[in-house]
Amino acid sequence: MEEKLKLIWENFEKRVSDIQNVKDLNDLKSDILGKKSELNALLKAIGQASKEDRPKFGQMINEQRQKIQKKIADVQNELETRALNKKLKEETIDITLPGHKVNLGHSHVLSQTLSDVENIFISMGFQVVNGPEIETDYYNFEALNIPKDHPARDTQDTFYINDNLLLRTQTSPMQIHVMENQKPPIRIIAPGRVYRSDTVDATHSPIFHQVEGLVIDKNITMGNLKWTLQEFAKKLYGENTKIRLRPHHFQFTEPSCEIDVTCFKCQGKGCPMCKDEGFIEILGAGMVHPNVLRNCNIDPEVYSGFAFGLGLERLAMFKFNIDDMRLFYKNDTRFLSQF
Ligand code: 2NL
Repeated sequence: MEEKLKLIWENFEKRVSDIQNVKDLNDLKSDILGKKSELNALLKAIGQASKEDRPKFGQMINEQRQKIQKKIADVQNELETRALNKKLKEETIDITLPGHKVNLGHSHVLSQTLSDVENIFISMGFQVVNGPEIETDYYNFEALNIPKDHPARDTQDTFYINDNLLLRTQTSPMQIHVMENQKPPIRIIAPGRVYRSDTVDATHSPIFHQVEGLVIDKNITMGNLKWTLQEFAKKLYGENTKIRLRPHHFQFTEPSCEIDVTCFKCQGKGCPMCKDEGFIEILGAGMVHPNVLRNCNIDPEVYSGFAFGLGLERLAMFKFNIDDMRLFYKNDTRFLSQF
């Protein structure tokens, strides 16, 4: 009996030393302690031993079994510790390494500029209206006092979908829609994308953005126009900003003017930014032409109004000292992240 137990132990020890993982250990456990194990066979054979020997043999086998169980438990512990240490080592985080920065986007410099312009006019009681970029010849030209074959069309060549449909060259068509559908008083601004058949360069793009404004009521005069746009200029460029009106011509306004603001770089002294003028042109404006009012069934004998238009890109270029319009559309984050 002692001899047999000794063999079992030796065999066990030899196999224990080869164990690599939990599966090896489980296999060993069932081979050594399971139903078909030699140890179990010994236990069953006890019946054949003499009566006096039986308790002694039983005790010896049990001790052997406990010894094996303890060893197996130790090995299992060791395997688990080893696995845990390995995992800990592999999954350590080096908190001294630089992190992966998540870059948050923000609104585009043109959207920011538009938002500034909108807020200034909203604070003065204007409503913001948006409308279609595809318009009919009537809304883009005819209604604005620009008949077919009029030379004013040459400067506003655009993209035609057919003889009648085109991409709007200004947002004025939206103002015509409003005048057709609402009774005065009207106070609106119409921002949006507009199109011209222009070749791309630093100051031209076939797609750009405009903000147009329109006020229609009784007794609206050039004085209202001047005050409103003076307020706008102050809020956009600072309290010391002055405006200057120069006579101009637009088909849809009479009289018409261009509006300059004092150069915010040199405060009017003259510098490269304003080409020594002291002023920078930012707006076109005028009193709405009676023909335009009549086209919208508004009686020019009762109502009058002023209108203005500005180029958003141009405004942003002066405000942020940007010298090339193409930068707005390149989606280069090195440029965009500066604003
Ligand atoms: C410019 C000039 C201007 C208007 C736009 C307008 C609209 C209606 C009636 C009369 Cl419905 N006028 N718009 C008036 C004057 C100038 O824009 O230089 N834009 C970039």
